[in-house]
Amino acid sequence: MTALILHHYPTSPFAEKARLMLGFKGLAWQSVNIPPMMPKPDLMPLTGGYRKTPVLQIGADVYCDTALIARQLDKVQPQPALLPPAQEAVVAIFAAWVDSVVFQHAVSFVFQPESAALRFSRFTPEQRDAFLADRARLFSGGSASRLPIEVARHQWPSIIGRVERQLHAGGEFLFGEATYADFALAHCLWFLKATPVTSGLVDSYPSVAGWLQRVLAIGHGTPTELSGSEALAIAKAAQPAALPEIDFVDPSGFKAGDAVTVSAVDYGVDPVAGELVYCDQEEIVVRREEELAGTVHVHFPRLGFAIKAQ
Ligand SMILES: N[C@@H](CCC(=O)N[C@@H](CS)C(=O)NCC(=O)O)C(=O)O
Repeated sequence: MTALILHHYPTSPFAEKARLMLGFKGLAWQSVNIPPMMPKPDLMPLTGGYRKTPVLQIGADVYCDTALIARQLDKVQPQPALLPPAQEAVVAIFAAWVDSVVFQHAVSFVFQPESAALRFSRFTPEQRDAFLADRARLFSGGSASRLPIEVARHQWPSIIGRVERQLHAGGEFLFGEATYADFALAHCLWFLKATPVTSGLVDSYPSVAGWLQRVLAIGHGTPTELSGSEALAIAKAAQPAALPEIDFVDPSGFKAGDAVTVSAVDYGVDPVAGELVYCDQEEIVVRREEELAGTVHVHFPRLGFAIKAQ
């Protein structure tokens, strides 16, 4: 099996979701530490402009967005399943809701002034301003907007209370065995646990706190360090994996060979330009040529991403 390479940084919640999914599968992987804000010079040649964290690389194939990374990990190693076939819809729908709605609440709590002051305490004023300017650019042009803290506070008891009651009623994990849904919720709550200002939003709910401990105890598998330039060299030396032959007809009429751009809809909407080489119900793949990375296939989920003709 070609090595799994995760491009990420330690404080990223979505990266924590990916690390836990790798741990759940008991996988060995290579860890490339990327900058938490732009520029990301070793990552852009791989993704063609997609800037969010994390990104999974397997040779000359690059997987954007944790929703697709989960599906790819199930292909790489089917057991234990992140998306068990008999629970696929409920697990994927719950996780998609968590990744947008619950994550938005967590961001609002984490960046409220008292919590932001703690998080930025090790930043110089220049670093803090650069970070805030980067995040303003990340959110420009997309459909997502910052949830006001008053709304987050008002709604949190319903969100977390439902989970508390479900876990209290029984079950070590959300849907029986651990699934992708557990890792989606865990990364948002892990984010809240990072400072004492926000940790009570989790710890005042004992069944949730106990469940989070169980999920985080799954760990990260076995990472080894790799540099960004080594990851680029691995892509350049590899060929993208063969794509399946299927009969899928894209509902918008896009076909293999079309020159397209693909971009996230919510935030981080930077378009990735390339030749559409494959799409199915879940996935869109574009081929790109880059001097530093060679020929790369960049994979996106269909849900939450738009295809446009170039
Ligand atoms: N839908 C994406 C969301 C990823 C995301 O929002 N990641 C954050 C970090 S947790 C990010 O990209 N922040 C800006 C950056 O890292 O440059 C996924 O599931 O991977």
